[in-house]
Amino acid sequence: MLNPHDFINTLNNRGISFYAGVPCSFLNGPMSLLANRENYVGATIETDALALCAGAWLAGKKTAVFCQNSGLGNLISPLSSLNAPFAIPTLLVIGWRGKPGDIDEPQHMLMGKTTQQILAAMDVVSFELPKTASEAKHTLAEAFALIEQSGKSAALLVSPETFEAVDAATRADSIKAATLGRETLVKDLKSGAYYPGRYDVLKALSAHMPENAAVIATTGKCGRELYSIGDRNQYFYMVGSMGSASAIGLGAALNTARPVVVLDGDGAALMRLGTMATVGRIGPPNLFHIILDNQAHDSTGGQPTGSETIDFSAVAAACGYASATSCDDISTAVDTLKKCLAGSGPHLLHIRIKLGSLKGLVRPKVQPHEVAERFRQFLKVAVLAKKGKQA
Ligand SMILES: Cc1ncc(C[n+]2csc(CCOP(=O)(O)OP(=O)(O)O)c2C)c(N)n1
Repeated sequence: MLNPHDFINTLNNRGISFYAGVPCSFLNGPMSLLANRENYVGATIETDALALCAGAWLAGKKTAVFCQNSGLGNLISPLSSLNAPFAIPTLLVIGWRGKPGDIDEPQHMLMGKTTQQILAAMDVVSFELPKTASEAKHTLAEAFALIEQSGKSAALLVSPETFEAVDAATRADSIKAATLGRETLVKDLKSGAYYPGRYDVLKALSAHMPENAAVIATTGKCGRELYSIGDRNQYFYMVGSMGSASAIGLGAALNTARPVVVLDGDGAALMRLGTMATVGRIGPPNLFHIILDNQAHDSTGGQPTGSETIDFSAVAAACGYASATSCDDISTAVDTLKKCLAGSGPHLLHIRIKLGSLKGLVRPKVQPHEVAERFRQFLKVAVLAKKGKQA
C-alpha cells in the first residue's frame, strides 16, 4: 500500500502547488492530509474542482484534482470545453469505484466499467496507480512526462486499498484545522458537543412521518440509516447521483398530491445549491426539504464540507421557500415537520447534527430498481387523486 504522506510529498516535489477536490473513500488518506493545506480547496462539485484548478493554472500553478469516478460526469463539461480548447492540463487522481473484477455497489458498476473509455474520449490518458511505492513512482513519472510533453491532462485511477489509512489523530487535526477560525453564520445554535446524531433524528422524524408522505433519502449513510430504522414502500433510498435528492423531490412533488419529504446532506445540498433556487421559484406546496448538516462528507470518511459558514435557512428564504427553520434539537425538528406538513410549502428545515453513523450499518437489501418500482406505485395512487381533484 502507498503512504499518503509520501504520495502528497511526491506530487509537491513534482511541482504541484494547487489542489482541489470532492471526497472519495478510496482517497481518504491523501485527502485527509490535503484538507488542512492552504493550497487545497474542498469544492462542492467536481466541475468546480476542475475549474478552480484551471484558474490556478492560468495564474501559474501546477494542479491536481482529487475525486471519485462517480463525479466523472461532472468533469465532462470543463474537460471538453475548458481544459481541451484552452490547452489547460491537470493531474486527475480518481477513486475507481466499480472497477471491473471488483465487487462494488450497483451504482458504481456502469461508471466503473466505462471510466477509462470516458477519460479517453475526453482526450485524457489514464494510468492505474500501482499499490507498491516503486511501481507507483514509475507510473507517476510517466503521467508527469505526458502532461509536460503534451500539455494535456492525465489521470491516475486509484483502486480500493491503495492508500494506507491516516491515523485518527492526524485526520481529526486536519479536519479541525480546515474549519478552525471561521465563525459560524448560523445563529442561535448550541455547541457542537450537543448536536443529535443522524440516526436519532431520522428515528424521530420517521416516527412522525405521515403514512401518505413520500420520502427521498440522500446518497450515503442517510438512506442506509433510514432503512435500518424500518423499511417502507414510500422510502426512496438514493444510491449515487449525489446532490440530486432535492431535484428528484421537486419532480415528484410537482406530479403527486402526496407530501414529499427530502432528506438531504449538507455536502449534497451544497453540490447542487442551485436546485434550491428552482424549488423556491416554482414553489411546490407539498415539498418539505430537510438538510441534515454534520458539516462533513460523513459517508466518505468525514472530510469537511465547509457548511459551518452556510446559513441554509437564509439561502432557502432568499430563494423563495415559504418557510425556513434552523435548529439543533430533535423536538424542534419534529414540531417543524408536523407544522410544515400541515401548511403550504415549500419548507426547509436545517438541522445541525453530529458526525458519525450507526455501528455495523447495513445496506438496503431491496435493490434500487425494486425501490424505484414500489415508490412509483406509492406515488401513482396520489397522482390519480390529484388529477381527479383538478378535473
Ligand atoms: C458526484 C459524486 N461525487 C462524489 C461522490 C462520493 N460521495 C458519496 S456520499 C458522499 C458524501 C455526502 O456528504 P453529505 O451529503 O454531507 O452527507 P453525509 O455523508 O454527511 O451524510 C460523497 C462525497 C458521489 N457519490 N457522487
